[in-house]
Amino acid sequence: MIKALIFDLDGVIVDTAKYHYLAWKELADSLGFEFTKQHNERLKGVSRVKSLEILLEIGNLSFSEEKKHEFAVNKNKKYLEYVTKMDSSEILSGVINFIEDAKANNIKIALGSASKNAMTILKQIDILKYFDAVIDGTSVSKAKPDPEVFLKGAEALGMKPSECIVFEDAQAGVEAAINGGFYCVGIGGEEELGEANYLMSGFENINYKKIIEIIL
Ligand code: B16
Ligand code: MG
Repeated sequence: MIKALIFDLDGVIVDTAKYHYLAWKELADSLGFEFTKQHNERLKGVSRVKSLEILLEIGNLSFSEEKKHEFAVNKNKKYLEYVTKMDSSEILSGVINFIEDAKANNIKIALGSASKNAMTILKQIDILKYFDAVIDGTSVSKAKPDPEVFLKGAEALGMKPSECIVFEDAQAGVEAAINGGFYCVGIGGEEELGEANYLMSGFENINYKKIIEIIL
C-alpha cells in the first residue's frame, strides 16, 4: 500500500536547471570554453562538486582543490542571485493540486533533493508547509544514484520504501529510487528514465490515485 510520496526538487517541482545553467555558464565563459544547454543535461541530479568535475572535464581543464572550491562557492553565489528572485509562479504546473489532493487523503509528503539550497528554494516559493520531511544535500553523505536521500526520507516519515513513490527527473535519481526499493515515477523521457515504473511529462491531469492504479 502506498502511504507516502517523495519529491525531487529541481526539475520536478521547479525548473531551476536554467539557473544552474546560467551560473555554470558564467564560470565556463570566464575560463574560455563553451558550455551548452546539452552539456548542462549531464549536471541534472548530480551534486555541486560532481557538477564542477563534469564541467571542467568538458573544458578539458584541471585545477587545484583550493581553486575548485573557489569556483564552486562563486557559482553558488551566482545561482543564489537567481534563486532568491524566484516566487511561487515558478512552481511547475499541476504540482500544488497534486500534493494538496494527496495530503487531503492522508498521504505523507517528503522532499529528496541533492541540492544544498533546497530549503532556501522551498521557502522562496512558499511550499515548505506541505512537507512532512525534507532531506536535501545538507543531510546526505552519498549522492544519487545511491538511495541514501530517499531512504532517509522514508525513515523520517516512518515508512518502508515499498510504501513510497519517488518522483524524479534525472537518471541518477531514478536509479537511486529503484536501488532503494521504491516505486519511481520519472518526469521525462524513456531514453534517460526508462528504468522508472511509470513516465509522465508533468503533474497536470493526473492524481496520485491514478498513478497507484497504473504502477501496482
Ligand atoms: P546545489 P535535485 C540537484 O537537485 C540538481 O538537479 C543538480 O543540477 C544540482 O547540481 C544539485 O541539485 C546540487 O545543487 O548546488 O543547489 O547544492 O534535482 O536533486 O533536486
Ligand atoms: Mg532533479
